[in-house]
Amino acid sequence: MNRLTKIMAVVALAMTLPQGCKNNSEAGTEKSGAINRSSAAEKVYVAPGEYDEFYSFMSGGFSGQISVYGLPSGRLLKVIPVFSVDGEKGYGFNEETKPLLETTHGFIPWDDAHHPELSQTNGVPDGKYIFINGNNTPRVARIDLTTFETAEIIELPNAGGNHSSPFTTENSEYVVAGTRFSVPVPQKDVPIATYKENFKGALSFISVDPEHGHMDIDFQVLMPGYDYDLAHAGKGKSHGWMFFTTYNTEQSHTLKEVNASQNDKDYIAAINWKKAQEYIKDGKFKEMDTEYLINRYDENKHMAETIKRNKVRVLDASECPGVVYFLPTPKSPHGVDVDPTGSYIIGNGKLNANLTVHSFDKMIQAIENESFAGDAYGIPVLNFEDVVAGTVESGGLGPLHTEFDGKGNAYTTFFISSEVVKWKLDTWEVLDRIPTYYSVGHLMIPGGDSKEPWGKYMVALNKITKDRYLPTGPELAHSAQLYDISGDKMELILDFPTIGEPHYAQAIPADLVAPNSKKIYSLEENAHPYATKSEKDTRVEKKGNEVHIYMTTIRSHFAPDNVEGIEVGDKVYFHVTNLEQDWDVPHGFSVMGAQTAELLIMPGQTETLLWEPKKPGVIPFYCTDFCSALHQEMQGYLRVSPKGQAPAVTATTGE
Ligand code: K7E
Ligand code: CUA
Repeated sequence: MNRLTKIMAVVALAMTLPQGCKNNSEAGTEKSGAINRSSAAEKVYVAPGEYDEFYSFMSGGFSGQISVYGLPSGRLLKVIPVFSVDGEKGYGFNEETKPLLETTHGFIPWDDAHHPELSQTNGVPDGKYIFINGNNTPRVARIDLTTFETAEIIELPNAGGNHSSPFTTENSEYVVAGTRFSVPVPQKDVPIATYKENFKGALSFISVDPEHGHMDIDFQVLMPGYDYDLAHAGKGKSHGWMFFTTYNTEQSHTLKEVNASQNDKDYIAAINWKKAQEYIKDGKFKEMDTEYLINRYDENKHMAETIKRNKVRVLDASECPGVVYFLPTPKSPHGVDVDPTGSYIIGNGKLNANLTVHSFDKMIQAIENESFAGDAYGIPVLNFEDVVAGTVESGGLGPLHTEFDGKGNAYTTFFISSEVVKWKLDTWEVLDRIPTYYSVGHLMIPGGDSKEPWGKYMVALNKITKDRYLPTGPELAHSAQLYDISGDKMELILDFPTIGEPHYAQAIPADLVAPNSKKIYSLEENAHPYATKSEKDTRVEKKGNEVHIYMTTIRSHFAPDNVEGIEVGDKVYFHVTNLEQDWDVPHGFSVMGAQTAELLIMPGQTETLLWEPKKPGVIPFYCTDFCSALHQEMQGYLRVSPKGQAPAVTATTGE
């Protein structure tokens, strides 16, 4: 057996033998090792009416969303729709949010979202925004943490699988977006076998406007046709650098399982983005014709708008000395993580047992000495021995991701051996290890990839659930596990199911977010072109077959609630303004036969539902959100006549 097949065999074994399938009565203790039930329960108990200490933002993976959980309780607080349409909130169904999901491929109602990343100030999460990548149709979204709603989605040209994304620099100068799959750049029709000649990897540096958060692509660095897996920014002394893992330096385009696992070492690409900025400033870039969309939600208009860009600035890595260096790293590294001081760059070589830690200082020294082992596509390759700071003899198998507690310790997940290993920075000694149930991917410590982690809890995000919960047919809930890491030994204190597939998560103390949470939209500031700010302005306007109904809601009626004069074949737009100005009083709106979803309209907001009646008759509509004691009375009728036979349009409320 070669090394790879050995690893594959261990993977297979780990999959078929979940640890501890005991009968139910013993299961709680057996499955989770030595749990002290009452002390664990006390640690996660948040009494009714009390608040959690942290907001935790979990990626939804193939659900395309972000879910928000309280920690330590594991209570689900909200699902924020991002890349996937969501009938619950009308997201992607109402006219206002549809543009957020527009791309150059047209309207895309789904994506695969892996890495939530909080915006930072001085290297610490600041609670303003959370970013997340769309992996499949390359995009990055920005969620505003005053509203917990998607505020912007930017598309990424020249990319194919936006995975090493959207990791932020210390002051969110940039969030980056590296392509997992190299593709022809610019895209063209070529034989797949011409991979080595034609395929390239584009790493996008997305600027974030400090005042409004608006994203745009400042530049892309064009790299050799490898796979760019994950990234993390330098911090402190290494601020100004961004590190990306690569795999498939073999440049295979088929059966990567085998063919991309040949090289003993792949690279961590160190990108000096401040140097790149100089090249840009000096005009030493190429302007490439391309197409991408930026979709921004305007909070006053309650509406998203699309901006189209058709150029992107590109730096070719091989032609820009000083911008990129390669650090050889064993063995198909997945995560790349930078410790809170910015001194160490940790490569998690997923086909390896040991972790490779590179030293930033040694890297800079080697660059100054021009001590290179050679080059790859014109990019200098440093000597492994020159840059390595140490190796963590982990005793685990399949390291994926590392986070930090801010007390000099690092925590690494091991997918194959299903565990988290705690080890010490500088000495590289293993301090503790604890099993996960099962096959952990990312882990998360609040602020754990920042300069100042809040190192109290650690959450393991597991790929396989098996016997942890009551069975729910072939598809089981994915799972998070909460550990207390405040002591020397890690202690498992809670399991809780998650939505979709959680890859990464981030968490932040609640008091950095909660005080800024928006309660209502001001009706006065509502600049929606179809807003109706008082009941006396409600009306219906019909032009040809287009009908606009200006409607309002307030507890507990719609105005108008009787509409006549609509006919089969009309396009009816309900523009519904919620006149309420109280926190937590949304109204819903739904019409029989609508081929979209409901509207869920926040206080002071206007939303629009398009309805195209197919049959004559009298059609009820109603409020979907139980808003008052008379919610069941919150209802109305629309009269639909055969084409060409409608009476004059009328819209009435009451007599
Ligand atoms: Cu390791 Cu997509 Cu960050 Cu999942 S990725 S595990
Ligand atoms: Cu409004 Cu129920």
